[in-house]
Amino acid sequence: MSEYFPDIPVIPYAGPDSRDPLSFRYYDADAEVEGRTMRDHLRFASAYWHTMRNGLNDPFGEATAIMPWDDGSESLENAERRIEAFFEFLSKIGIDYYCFHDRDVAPEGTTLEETNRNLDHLTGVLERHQQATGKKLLWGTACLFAHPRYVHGAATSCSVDVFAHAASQVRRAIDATHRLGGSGYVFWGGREGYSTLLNTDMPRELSHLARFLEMAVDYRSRSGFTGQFFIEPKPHEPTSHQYDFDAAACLNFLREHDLLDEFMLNIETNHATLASHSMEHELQVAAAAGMLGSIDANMGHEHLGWDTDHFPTDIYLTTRIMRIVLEMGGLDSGGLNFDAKRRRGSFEPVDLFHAHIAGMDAFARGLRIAAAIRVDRRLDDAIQARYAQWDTELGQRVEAGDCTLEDLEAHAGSIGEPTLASGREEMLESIFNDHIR
Ligand code: XUL
Ligand code: CO
Repeated sequence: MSEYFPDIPVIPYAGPDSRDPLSFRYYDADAEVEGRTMRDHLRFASAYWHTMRNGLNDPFGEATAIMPWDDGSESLENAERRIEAFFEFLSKIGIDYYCFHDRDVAPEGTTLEETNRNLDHLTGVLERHQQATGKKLLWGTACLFAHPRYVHGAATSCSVDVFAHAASQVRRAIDATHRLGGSGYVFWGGREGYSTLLNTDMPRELSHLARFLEMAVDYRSRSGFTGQFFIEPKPHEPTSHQYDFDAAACLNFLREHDLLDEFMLNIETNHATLASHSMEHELQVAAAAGMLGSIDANMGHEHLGWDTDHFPTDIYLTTRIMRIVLEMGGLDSGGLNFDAKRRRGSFEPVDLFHAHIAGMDAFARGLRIAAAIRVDRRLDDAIQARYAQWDTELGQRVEAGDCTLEDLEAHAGSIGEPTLASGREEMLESIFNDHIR
């Protein structure tokens, strides 16, 4: 195998005092936290689309990334070389999983048949590299947003012919994911929404989306693929409104169409913030419904209003995420997929390593800090104490649905004005800060 990153070693764990930027200071894969290795808690994945296919162009300028393994062509040889470079990257960075869109790895042909042949061929190449390196597929997905045929959407297109193309693409992408032993399959409806309601029959489009997902569920059971289906919410961009707006909207849609048992959610930080939610909020909504399946790990920028997909380097953010993940007992078949890209100025191949190291170390710290917060218990105890009144006989009766408005009026009349305690927000923030080290 040629070396595509010849000057870069397998990245070692060197401890917090290390000043070698090509070392982990906090991510120690086999170290245990709460009785489990960091590797198992974090289940890191690298996103093929950003790591291998993102030239770092932006709306104002062309690609800057130096990718010596990529001749820029749509040939199968070039596609194979990229895969080879990617698996060398995964081995050197020590990431066990990856995620991909069908079109990231395989070019479209001039006919559907040729396109499918390309995907089959390159799935075989991925399979061989997985076997040789022990790397695994976290999830696969279909790119239903880049090709011009999807300009008006895919499953929610005004054209049933486009809907058919999308259906065929999903079928083949599920097959590829199945063949590669993927743990899951993601539906991110990049163009499933609208640009303007002036040309949109929203109820009709939503019913088409439901039919589309039902057919995918039906195909999954007939194909023998047992992986988890995920929906990834995002409020807009590139659409002005995306139907899978946020976790709550997705849950409502799944419930309405009796699909709750077939899907879980894949929550992404920068999508949460685009929806004017915190990541913590979105994770709580999903987790409370028992529907938090996987995480796209990135972050936005406070001055920029779009999906900038920064690598997640904010320790507060990673701590908040890992607190919720620990609370729910782990990610199970999901993972932390770095749906993140380097900045346009970080164009050297080595920057792929720096970026992933920064994200991995930030999550390793977040994991340790979250575990320490859980041992400390002051934050959990504060919440428990805040709701203590609900543990009284009256509170229990209300919670059990065993009370009427008249009962409560009688109670309110007998006690006068309630006494309330402070929410102690700043004190709690300070306790949280005690652990950030
Ligand atoms: C786009 C995005 C996608 C999905 C997979 O914002 O997050 O890359 O994660 O289609
Ligand atoms: Co994503």
